[in-house]
Amino acid sequence: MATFTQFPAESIEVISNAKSVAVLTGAGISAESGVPTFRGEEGLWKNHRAEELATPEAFARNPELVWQWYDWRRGLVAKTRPNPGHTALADLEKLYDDFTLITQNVDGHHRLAGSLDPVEMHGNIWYTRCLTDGDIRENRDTPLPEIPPECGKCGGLLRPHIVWFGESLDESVLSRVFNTSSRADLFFVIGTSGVVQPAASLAGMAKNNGATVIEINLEPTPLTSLADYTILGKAGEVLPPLIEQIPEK
Ligand code: BV8
Repeated sequence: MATFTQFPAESIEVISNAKSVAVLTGAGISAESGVPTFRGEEGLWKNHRAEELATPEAFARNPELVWQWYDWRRGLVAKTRPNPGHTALADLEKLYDDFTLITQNVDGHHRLAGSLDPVEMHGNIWYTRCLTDGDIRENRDTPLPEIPPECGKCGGLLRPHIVWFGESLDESVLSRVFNTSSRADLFFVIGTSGVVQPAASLAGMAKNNGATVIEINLEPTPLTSLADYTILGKAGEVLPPLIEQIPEK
């Protein structure tokens, strides 16, 4: 486990020669856009921690409070744009035939930055799901009405189409992230504290199957010990020069 402040020469060679690339991002990739991370100081809202509100129990207990929190976050995200880190990953994708971007983030910024088919494993803050008929649809209203929004089809209560703590991920998402992580020969893990499962296991899965793991973060994380390289720095500053260094194929 070695930490660097820029990509060492041998890692550039590994990156250039990779055939199957997987990338996992967390809240840190959106931090430079101004989207609060989960576990930084700004992860608080009205003295509630995210883990308290992002649960089915919290929603069942007080849907208005949970919708107010999401409305606040939607309002914040709506004022932000993808940053050079998001754009660099969209550019990196173009260099490989087999490239999968997996994100834990729900802000939608990877798609906005040009990533073609990001796996939003925890859902998307701009989509609602009806508790009654399961209808999933995009809703970009900011602010939302005071009372929780209702289903346009059946009048049922809507929830954010997001995976909360204690909820299982969609089977098709799970198989896609497990398949791409286990077949990758290069796995980037960027801007995540590496505590939330099953996302935090993907780098280890890739490593066990022979991948080179490159971590980019402001500080070491529980994943640093398994990473081949940990680049300490802001994703939006570390990633763009990386693309420059990858020789044309
Ligand atoms: C599941 C949507 C099977 C919400 C999210 C007990 C009961 C039930 C479950 C569990 C349990 N114990 C453990 C679990 C499993 C649980 C879990 O992992 N808990 C953790 C807290 C221990 N997982 C689940 O429940 C998952 N489901 O396991 O199903 C099951 C079912 C029932 C019972 C058991 C098992 C579902 C997890 C999904 C939760 N939903 N998001 C919403 O967004 O509203 S997760 C949430 O955390 C966000 O998606 C966020 O992205 C994610 C992870 O956090 P990070 O992205 O890592 O963000 P964080 O702030 O932590 O870190 C930011 C990092 O960036 C830092 O390292 C920082 O240094 C770095 N950084 C900052 N700036 C920069 C930077 N890096 C680079 N550049 C920068 N500029």
